[in-house]
Amino acid sequence: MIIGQAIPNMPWEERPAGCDSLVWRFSANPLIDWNPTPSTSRIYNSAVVPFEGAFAGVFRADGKNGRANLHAGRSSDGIHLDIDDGIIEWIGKDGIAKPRSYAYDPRVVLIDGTYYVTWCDDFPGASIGMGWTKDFKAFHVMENPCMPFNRNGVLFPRKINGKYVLLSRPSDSAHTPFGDIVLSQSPDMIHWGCHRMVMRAGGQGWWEGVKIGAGPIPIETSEGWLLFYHGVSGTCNGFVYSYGAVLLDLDEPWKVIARGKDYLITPEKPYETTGFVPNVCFPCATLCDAPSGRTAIYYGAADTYTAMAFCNVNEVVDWLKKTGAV
Ligand code: BMA
Repeated sequence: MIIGQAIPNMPWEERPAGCDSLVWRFSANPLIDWNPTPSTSRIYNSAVVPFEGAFAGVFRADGKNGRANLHAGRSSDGIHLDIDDGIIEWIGKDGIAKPRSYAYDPRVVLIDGTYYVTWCDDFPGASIGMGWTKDFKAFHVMENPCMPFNRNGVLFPRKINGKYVLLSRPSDSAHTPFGDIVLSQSPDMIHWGCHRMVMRAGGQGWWEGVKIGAGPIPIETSEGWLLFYHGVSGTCNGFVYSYGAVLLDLDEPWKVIARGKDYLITPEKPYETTGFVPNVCFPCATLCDAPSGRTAIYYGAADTYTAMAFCNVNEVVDWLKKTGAV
């Protein structure tokens, strides 16, 4: 059973006839093509959430100067995305904060009436950035929760045992050739500690042999936290990014209950295999309707496009419990 809100107006398409995959792609992918706004060339690896009866989000956009930054956006249906051409200006303690030299791969989560944003920030050097908004207009920056180098910061949607919980992926300053998912806890969203190893690259298959990183915000179910995550394989032509799923313990989310042996989505379609960086499927957000389990997964494709896939979380949880490993 899913613990969460109903999203009756979320984007949805039934599994196509003859398809036996747990996750299937939206027939109208990709949602966003090259050069989506005047100053940007590619928008991908982005986060959409329900907002005021429609949808809002924080989007990773690579500008025409080649640098990544974050832009706010809105959508009436979760499919047609209206994204600001301007970069988010973060409000700090003393007014507008220094612009980030880069910012990418945002995640957004609603906790107690506030939307928290995490992203890969320049510390200098890649680390986790954190901030909040209530209206997707005024964005407030917070302290960096992690030291460099770190990426893929993902918050759980509620406190667990009285503490906020953050997943991250300690890394290096470049295109890291290693990476495991770790967890940190905080009483106040400022001081982070009680770090735990959640799971290491490798798993049961080569698709996640090089590194792994948390994807969208974990989904709470009666069976555990369902986390979609990306796994990276090393080939003679470079990295290949796929994604899979794992079920984590509800009270001690650093404990793996069942980890999927196979990927759920790997680059197959032209918009996934061809683009600025070929062979990347990188999920950053889901819309999950409780109690039906209908879920839309937003993922970046080939570091160029925003794409969407669908699944039923109840089926993914059943699959993990039947076939997953610890
Ligand atoms: C990672 C991040 C992602 C990107 C991926 C593939 O290191 O930079 O934003 O999608 O590489 O290039």
